[in-house]
Amino acid sequence: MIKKGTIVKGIAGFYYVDTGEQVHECKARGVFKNKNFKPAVGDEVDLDTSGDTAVIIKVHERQNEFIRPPVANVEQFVVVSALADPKPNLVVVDKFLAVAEMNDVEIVLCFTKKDLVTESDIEKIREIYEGVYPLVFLDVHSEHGMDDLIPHLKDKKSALAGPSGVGKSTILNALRKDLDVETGSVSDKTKRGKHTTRHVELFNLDFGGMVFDTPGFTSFDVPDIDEADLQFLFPDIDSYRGQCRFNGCRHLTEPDCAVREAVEAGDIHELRYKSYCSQIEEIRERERKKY
Ligand SMILES: Nc1nc2c(ncn2[C@@H]2O[C@H](COP(=O)(O)OP(=O)(O)OP(=O)(O)O)[C@@H](O)[C@H]2O)c(=O)[nH]1
Ligand SMILES: [Mg+2]
Ligand SMILES: [Zn+2]
Repeated sequence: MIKKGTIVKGIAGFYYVDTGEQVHECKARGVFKNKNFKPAVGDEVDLDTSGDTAVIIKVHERQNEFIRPPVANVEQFVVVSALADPKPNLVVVDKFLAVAEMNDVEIVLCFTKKDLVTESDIEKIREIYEGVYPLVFLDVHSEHGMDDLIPHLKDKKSALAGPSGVGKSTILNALRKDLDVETGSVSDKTKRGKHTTRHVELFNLDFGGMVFDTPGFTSFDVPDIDEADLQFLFPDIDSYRGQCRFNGCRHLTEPDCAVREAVEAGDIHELRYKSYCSQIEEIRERERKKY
């Protein structure tokens, strides 16, 4: 019998496929292995359940796919950072945001552990991203702020993404009281997470929608894009499109640059602009290495 389902987990050569009625443990058909193609969590697949072990016989075309985290068919990234322990790394966040923009994925920015910082620390973050992306601040233990997050998740396939130890799995446990996925402490010395979540897993939400819990990442590559196009991946910079004196202005040193004027006037946050400049630099570095 052929059934349709979604891959919700993949471990040690087995895939777990949710058909809506049940979760089947499956193998992928041999043909995938030869084609250098690997099914991913989030894939929509056809299953042949006639044998002893169910077999994935077809993977439907993906809407999108990501390497870090390794997921397919994401509608929205919930980019999770901690306000403290570990300290937010906004350079990495901004790279992640640019990659998500490149793939046309919706974005919510989520900052956890607000119980560990002051109101003025929260304000500093708010000033950077307010009006650019939806922003949520959480204290996951007291669940303060969860009501702001939930409407964003409803009826969508969202992936929790961010460094280790920021609280992605803790958020999932707060969303799904029946679950108790493993969470890990943050090292006392380095204030870093311990890479507790090792595999991507996709969970249903009872109010509608699905959430991927993913392993934390440490670094992140700048999007694979032409330097001329990077500006389109920063909505705050892109909103000045066409307003500079020069067509194709990179907003670096060109005269009469509307973007740099906006930075000076405080309409684009300086840190976002710095992120943009450092990503341009990284793209140029990568180009130099190619030749
Ligand atoms: N004080 C405080 N601690 C939190 C909050 N959210 C999560 N934590 C703690 O942060 C630690 C790490 O949480 P996890 O949920 O395991 O983090 P993760 O992002 O899933 O980490 P990886 O699976 O390693 O990528 C745990 O000790 C949590 O209890 C919060 O809002 N406030
Ligand atoms: Mg985790
Ligand atoms: Zn410009």
